[in-house]
Amino acid sequence: MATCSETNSDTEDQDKEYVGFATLPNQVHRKSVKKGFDFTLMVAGESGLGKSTLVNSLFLTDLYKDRKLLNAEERIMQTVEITKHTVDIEEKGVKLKLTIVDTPGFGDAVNNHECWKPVADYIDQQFEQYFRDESGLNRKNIQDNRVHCCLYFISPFGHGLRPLDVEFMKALHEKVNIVPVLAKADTLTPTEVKRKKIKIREEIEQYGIKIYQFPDCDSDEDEDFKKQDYELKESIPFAVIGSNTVVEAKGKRVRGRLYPWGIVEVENSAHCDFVKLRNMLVRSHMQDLKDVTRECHYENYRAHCIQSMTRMVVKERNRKYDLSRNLLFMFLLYNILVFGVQIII
Ligand SMILES: Nc1nc2c(ncn2[C@@H]2O[C@H](COP(=O)(O)OP(=O)(O)OP(=O)(O)O)[C@@H](O)[C@H]2O)c(=O)[nH]1
Ligand SMILES: [Mg+2]
Repeated sequence: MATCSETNSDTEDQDKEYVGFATLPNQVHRKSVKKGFDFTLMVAGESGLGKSTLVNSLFLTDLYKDRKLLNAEERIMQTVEITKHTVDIEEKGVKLKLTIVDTPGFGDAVNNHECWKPVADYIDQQFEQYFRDESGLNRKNIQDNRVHCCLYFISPFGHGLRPLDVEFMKALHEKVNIVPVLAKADTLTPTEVKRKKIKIREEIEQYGIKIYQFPDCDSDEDEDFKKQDYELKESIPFAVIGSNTVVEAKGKRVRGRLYPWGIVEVENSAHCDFVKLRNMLVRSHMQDLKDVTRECHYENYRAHCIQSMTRMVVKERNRKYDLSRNLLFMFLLYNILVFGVQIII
């Protein structure tokens, strides 16, 4: 009994000392969980590099399960138009509305002039829709379809970036967070992967391509965190392997690719950076990717829109002003002519 009253008075004492705003993070957490999260990921790059295959396995959901095709391995066909798949995933009570935007690969056509245009237009359309919704009446329930991240696939067969890669990424880098990936890494030896990564990073710098920058690590972070952060930055472009088939490796069923000489496991970090990429997208940087989209890319679009709208208003006002000035001038001229002639007469 005595203990109980002691405890009560302890809590009362504590209550006197605290106003209670320490619970704010919990309140925010509860509200966010209730509302759910959304994230839109896009894939782009040359045709046949495994874009559709990779996104299908990235979130452990079969995005293409509704397609009626016989062979599971061949289920994903060439992407011929921009397609959007939305899946609702739930993990430990937290809901995520994931949207994947799959784009047709370029490079197949004879003329690849401005092949990035449909993708850039798609991103702009989503910004435009958001801008309209934001300026409309029902601002509370806006559906956010802005693209938060674009995985850009780079061929493992070239010597670094191709001119089209440079053109494509430069056309998009002011609109979306670009995360470059080195496709079909199973076709390269570990030394080749290492060399290609360095070359691609150098070329990205050399051509002034602004890819997504991981936020800097705070100086007070622990050493483990700093090491992880360094490793993540060194992994760019993430070497990835995609597969739609489950194979048996060391008695376990894993997603992988079966070759006459062995098995490549998609989720084995010794084989590729698939897990690192997924962790970056889901566990560590999803919110930052969304923040950068909102604060930087969308803000640029918005500022641009407002600027051109203001320019149009000023132009229209000047046109009206010029018109009324001309009318006034003509009116005065008419009066001078008519009355001037009358006075002379
Ligand atoms: N070796 C290897 N083959 C892969 C990998 N990922 C996908 N493939 C194969 O490459 C082929 C093309 O894969 P898709 O996923 O359709 O490629 P895509 O980039 O979506 O192609 P488009 O839709 O034309 O742009 C398929 O036969 C896949 O099985 C990989 O990591 N390694
Ligand atoms: Mg495809």
